[in-house]
Amino acid sequence: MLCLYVAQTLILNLQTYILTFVFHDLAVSLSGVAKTVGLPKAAVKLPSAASPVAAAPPTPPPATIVPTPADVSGDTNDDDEEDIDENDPLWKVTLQLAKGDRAEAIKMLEDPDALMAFPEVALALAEAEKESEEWESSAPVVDAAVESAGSEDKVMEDTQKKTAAPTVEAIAKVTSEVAEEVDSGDVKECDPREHMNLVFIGHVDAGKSTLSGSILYIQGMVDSRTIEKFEREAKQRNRDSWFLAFIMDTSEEERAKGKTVEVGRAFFVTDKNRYTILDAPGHKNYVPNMISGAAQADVGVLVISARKGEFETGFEKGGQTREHALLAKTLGIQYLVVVVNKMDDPTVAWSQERYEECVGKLKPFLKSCGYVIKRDVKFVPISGLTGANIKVEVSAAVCPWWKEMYSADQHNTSTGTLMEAFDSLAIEGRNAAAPLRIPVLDRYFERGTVVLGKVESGTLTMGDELAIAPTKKTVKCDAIYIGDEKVRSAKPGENVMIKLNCQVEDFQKGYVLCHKASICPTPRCFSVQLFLVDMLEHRPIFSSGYEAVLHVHTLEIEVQVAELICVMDPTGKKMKRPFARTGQQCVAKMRITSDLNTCLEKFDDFPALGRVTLRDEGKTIAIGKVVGINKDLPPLAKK
Ligand SMILES: Nc1nc2c(ncn2[C@@H]2O[C@H](COP(=O)(O)OP(=O)(O)OP(=O)(O)O)[C@@H](O)[C@H]2O)c(=O)[nH]1
Ligand SMILES: [Mg+2]
Repeated sequence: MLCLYVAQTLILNLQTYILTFVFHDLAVSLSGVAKTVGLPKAAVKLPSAASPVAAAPPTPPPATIVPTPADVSGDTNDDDEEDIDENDPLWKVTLQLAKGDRAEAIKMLEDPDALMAFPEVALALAEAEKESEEWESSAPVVDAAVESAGSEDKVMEDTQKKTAAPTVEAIAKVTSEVAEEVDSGDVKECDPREHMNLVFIGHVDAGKSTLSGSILYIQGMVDSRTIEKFEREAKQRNRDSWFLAFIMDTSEEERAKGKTVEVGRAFFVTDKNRYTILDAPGHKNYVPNMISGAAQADVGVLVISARKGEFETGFEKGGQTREHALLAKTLGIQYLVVVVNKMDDPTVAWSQERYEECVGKLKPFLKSCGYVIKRDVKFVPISGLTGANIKVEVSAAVCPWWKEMYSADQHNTSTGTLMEAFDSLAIEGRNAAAPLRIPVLDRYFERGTVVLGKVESGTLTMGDELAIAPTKKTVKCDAIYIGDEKVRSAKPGENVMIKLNCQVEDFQKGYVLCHKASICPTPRCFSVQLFLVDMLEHRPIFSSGYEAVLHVHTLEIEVQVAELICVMDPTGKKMKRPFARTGQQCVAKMRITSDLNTCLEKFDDFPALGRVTLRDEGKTIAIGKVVGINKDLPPLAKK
């Protein structure tokens, strides 16, 4: 069964499959929205605090690698082989092509383009597809369904598009079996530790993915054998220093270019909190992906490269440091941990002067974005590549000034390491008693309908009768998963997977799950207060008729300015004006021009559902909040 599931994944994306197959201990979601770095329990090795692996920089010199159980037992099998399914059609045909030479077959699987040139491979894939269709139409086995609903190796939107709609009988079977399972008492209470979503943002190549990978390694979520595999692959691709980034950058495109495209997702814990990392892309072409990651986050980790020239490029006009910091604020990120990275680089060499220069330039800019430095922002110098100052404080021999600086609470930072900075944050304003709002990030069919989202407000409990906004269709919450644990209820801030007794087609990205008693409004016309950050050079005038794309929670929709209500001067005084320009604030009535029904709320009622970003021709032109819900207005002529 597992083989067929994998085979189905394979048809969708052979190259990703091959990476999954060979590097089986890192399972990868193929979601169009966010990919998940799933870490099966077998691959997790929790180093003790005293372990040299935990304390040392993550570059694993062979002498310091702690042996895994297989090493200890003297198991001499090639580790690439340990998870091979002998019945997998692709494996079988590759082994035949390799004339039974297993090592050669594994090598061939690492080169998908060459492999696809063999007609036998295409035939094997067709066979696997046929089998997977049969598998889809056969009665679901609930154990596997529950197991895989809990796993993070998901094929989301793409699979769902390919998959035939489940029959009513199949849904009923899953529902009743889920109900049985509920009775079986394997449901846990939600972990009492606070959960925080950290979005890693910043200019391209600042080191976001490397830092994410480094944290996972240091926190024991990835073992040293996996790191070694990535070292080998990075070397083969002439991208030696990217080996830690490969933990997060899982697709062929990302590894080939050394750039994140989709938001990577991974999980780690400390004694105090639970964290989800959302590793956003830094390249300006992928800002919409970055927005969808940041829209789910509580804390922004703004990664800055201190390397000579890189800080300057990221920070100047057009650099993503600026755009990301501004977007993060608009998208409701309360706190910013500014990570001054690459301190180990020879052009920096842990220089206090360079650190002060970066922090000194960032502070006034972040203030202009609306952050209150004393309340919202911390600064930590680190090296994502060597692991210095992430969990173990950088030594005084390397960086003699840091201890004195944070001990004196300079730059609003009184903790030494990055982990301590994260643990010192407390998220405010989460209201478990408010009406339920879960904007849908993704949905797919896996022996029943599964919906992914973040609880933005209220509490979701198993068995709840829910309503889907905007369609108002009612559904029952059959099961809730946080990570791979099935839980009784989920409170604000939790990323959840919800099993529901309905069809996948009942959902679209941007729909909102609510309780029946309080359903999210779906206006066609609403008022927004906007700050025009940077109008396009060739469209500098913001007035009625202006068309743009509006981003709100997990959704993007086309809108038109129906009426410019007023322009505000810097003191907040309102003036009736026919247009507004860059740098001005205004209030405008907006009309949705696309057919999609859109769920949104007033910012004051539900901040996460009332924050908006306006983009035009791929550039952020304005940020703001919903201040009113209006009656529909007729469309205006295009300008
Ligand atoms: N010297 C040094 N190099 C680093 C450090 N962190 C990252 N790098 C290097 O910077 C390059 C880019 O790293 P990534 O982690 O891919 O950067 P990113 O911010 O995720 O890039 P995008 O996803 O494209 O936005 C790689 O060559 C890394 O090895 C660091 O702490 N020190
Ligand atoms: Mg990256």
